[in-house]
Amino acid sequence: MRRIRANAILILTVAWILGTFYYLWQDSKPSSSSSSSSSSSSSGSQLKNHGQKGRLEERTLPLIVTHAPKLEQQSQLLGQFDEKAFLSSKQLKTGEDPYREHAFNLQESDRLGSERAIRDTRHYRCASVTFDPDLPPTSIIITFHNEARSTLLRTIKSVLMRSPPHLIQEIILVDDFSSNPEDCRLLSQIPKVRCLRNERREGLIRSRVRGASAASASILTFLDSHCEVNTDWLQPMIQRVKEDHTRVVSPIIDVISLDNFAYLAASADLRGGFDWSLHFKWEQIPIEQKMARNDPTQPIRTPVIAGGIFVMDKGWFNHLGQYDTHMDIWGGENFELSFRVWMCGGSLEILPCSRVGHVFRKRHPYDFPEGNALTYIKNTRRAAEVWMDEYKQYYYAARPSAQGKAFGRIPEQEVAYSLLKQGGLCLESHGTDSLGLAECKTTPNIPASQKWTLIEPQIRQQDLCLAITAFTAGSKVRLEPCNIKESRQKWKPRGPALQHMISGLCLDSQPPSGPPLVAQCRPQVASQSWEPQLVT
Ligand code: LR7
Ligand code: MN
Repeated sequence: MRRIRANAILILTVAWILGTFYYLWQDSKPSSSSSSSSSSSSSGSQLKNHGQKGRLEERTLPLIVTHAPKLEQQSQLLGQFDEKAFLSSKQLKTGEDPYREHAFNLQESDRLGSERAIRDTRHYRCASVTFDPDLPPTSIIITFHNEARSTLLRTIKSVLMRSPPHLIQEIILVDDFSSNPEDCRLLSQIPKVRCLRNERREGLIRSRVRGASAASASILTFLDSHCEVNTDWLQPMIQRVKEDHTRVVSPIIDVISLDNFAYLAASADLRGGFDWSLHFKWEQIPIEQKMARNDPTQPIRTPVIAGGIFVMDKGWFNHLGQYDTHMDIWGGENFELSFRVWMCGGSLEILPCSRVGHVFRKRHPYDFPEGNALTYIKNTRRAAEVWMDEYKQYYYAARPSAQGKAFGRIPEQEVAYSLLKQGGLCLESHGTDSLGLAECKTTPNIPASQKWTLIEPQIRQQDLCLAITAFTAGSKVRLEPCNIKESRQKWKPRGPALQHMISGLCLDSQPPSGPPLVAQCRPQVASQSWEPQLVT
């Protein structure tokens, strides 16, 4: 009798273990034999592809699955919204290429349903992190242009299913002039979901600004229209922003396969980066920082964010001037926002205890009215022109095709000009090779040839810089294109004199006839005394 009972228990245990494994395997296996070959044929792929290779986590994941809510909860979540009718009215026809319209496998997305369970991909220690009980609510902003209904609905439902309800003030959908206005209208039947529809195609940047302006919560959360948020994704981000409103935080962005929609954990050792052509890429956290990380739940500082999925304070977003609304369609706004944050004293971080899945694609499924390459150049050129000062030359060196391309108007930068006075005379340029002293002109008749900008260590006239021609006393000075690394262009004030940094020589007007050169510094000598006088 004892023997039979023991056997029965053993059989049950084995069956239970096998069942669990089968369930998990079902969750992650590729469930169709479709190939991805049709998904990667586009002019835009080289701009678009952020290179997902190497981003996926290698460690084995904890076998925890985030379950869908029970049926009663679901109907409460969706209110009057008729999910079945919404999804079934637009389905793939037999024989149609499932990648054509969205650059991901639509057939798989449609097959999945709107509330599948996904793995909790966080480090196990994240589960025991605690948050303030009084976190403020957020407005979720999702802009979309011709998104697939199944991915858009899954994004919305994952937010409603996996966020504490009191933290979701509203979900604002900004329909960027999609072909079918019904997508947005029908979704607004879901409780908390609002729909704003653009009257013409604006692109994601102006659409997000519109969404942010309409938001009623003090914290903004941006999401792409093909995401799935994971367990407790929101609390860590709101917590960090609540503690310091100048933080801009993003989750680790997990990968949803564009072929079979498997949800795959991304590496937790990466941060945002870019090259001089302003192309976004993921980079390894520097090794010293990685070694010093003994708490895997701590934030990771990042120079830039990927752009689509982040949380920030609404007041801070407005204080920074929101986005550059002259950027079109897609691209560049993530650098521009990141630069604003840094330069205005804020910070950017990735929170490893927050995970959001995103369908990474290899091409843009939508059109760019002015072409994809020109649009990317316009947007990144604006970011470079407005924020990168003399470093913009590296951008142009890395992307020579950007030179001369249209980028619209940018706000006139506030530059302080000075005259460089010596007695009643002023330092003046005549072309690049020749400099001299001439009678000082007065406002409003000051010519560009007498206006200098003194931004240490450079003495500039527009994009030209004052440079010595050799490192020896008696060498002539001239103007040449500014280059921040060029030591011949580096000066510093020394009393009333202007001293070349490396040679230690001083700018001397060589009276009575010039031309100016560099000479041994002699305190108080009139020919080495330059008095900057600000002009407007
Ligand atoms: O004209 C448009 N109007 C829109 O509303 C074009 C796009 N969109 C919407 C679109 O439906 C989607 O919801 O804007 C969102 C982003 O467009 P995607 O998904 O085609 O772009 P992406 O995922 O390649 O874009 C990444 O870089 C963009 C640069 O402008 C944006 O910052 C995206 O938000 C950003 N996505 C992410 O950061 C997710 C992680 C990807 C990475 C790295
Ligand atoms: Mn996207």
